[in-house]
Amino acid sequence: MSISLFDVKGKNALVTGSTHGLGMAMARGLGLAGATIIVNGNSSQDKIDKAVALYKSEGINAVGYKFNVANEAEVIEAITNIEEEVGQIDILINNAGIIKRTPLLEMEVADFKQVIDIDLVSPFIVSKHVVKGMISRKAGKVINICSMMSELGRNSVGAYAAAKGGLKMLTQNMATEWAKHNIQVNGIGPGYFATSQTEAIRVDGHPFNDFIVNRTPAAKWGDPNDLAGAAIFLASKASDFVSGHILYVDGGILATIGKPSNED
Ligand code: GCO
Repeated sequence: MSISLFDVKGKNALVTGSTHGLGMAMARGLGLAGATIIVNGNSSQDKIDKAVALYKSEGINAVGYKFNVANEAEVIEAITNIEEEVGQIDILINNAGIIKRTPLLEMEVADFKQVIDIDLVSPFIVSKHVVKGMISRKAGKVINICSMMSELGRNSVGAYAAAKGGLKMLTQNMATEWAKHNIQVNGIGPGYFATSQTEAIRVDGHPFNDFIVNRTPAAKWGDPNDLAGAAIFLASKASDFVSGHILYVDGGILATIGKPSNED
């Protein structure tokens, strides 16, 4: 029987921060393609239960686990439970993250450290413990959710850019160290998407909203479902010889210096 290059049927995918937003969109894409989705969140069990019900309402096999990706003890316990109750983790998407929009000179050190902790240290913690099983099976896919800020700076998101720039390099280092175990580690770099994270800067008339539509060659905010294809590609056999790569899904932002607002 020929296996489709993009087949993820029967695979178990842990997607951190998958109760909403881009994490849910990527998990939904994998789920509709036949993967079992291990839903993660840290806000409330109720939010996780509601998300699992939403996945199941679309025929997706889903199960939820509440744990804080920044707390190594919680991560170890959760992964142990997942591997006992669900089975092996074939695909890991490190998506959970936060952003704090504060100019560097006004940012408290504690806030800076919290962003680094959740957006950069947590993917290291979760990957370190999930990859042990992948190494034993000599197969696995790790996908780190990077950002435009893995490549570009922007006023008021310095901590986030430092974390996402670091996550790009951590992705390349994971790829380097784990290739011998047949584990491919890549990143997805979303452009500007219509999610709760960008709600505050996306309202009609907000200067940033107009700026992004003008700065994006596709001239629009991304639809989270636009990320499903990238997730399926990097989670499937189709990417078995791709590693350390950040796949930007950005409507062309990184391809251009931009254009004057009065130009089509
Ligand atoms: C911001 C946005 C971005 C996007 C995304 C871009 O404040 O600039 O929130 O950070 O969320 O990360 O790739």
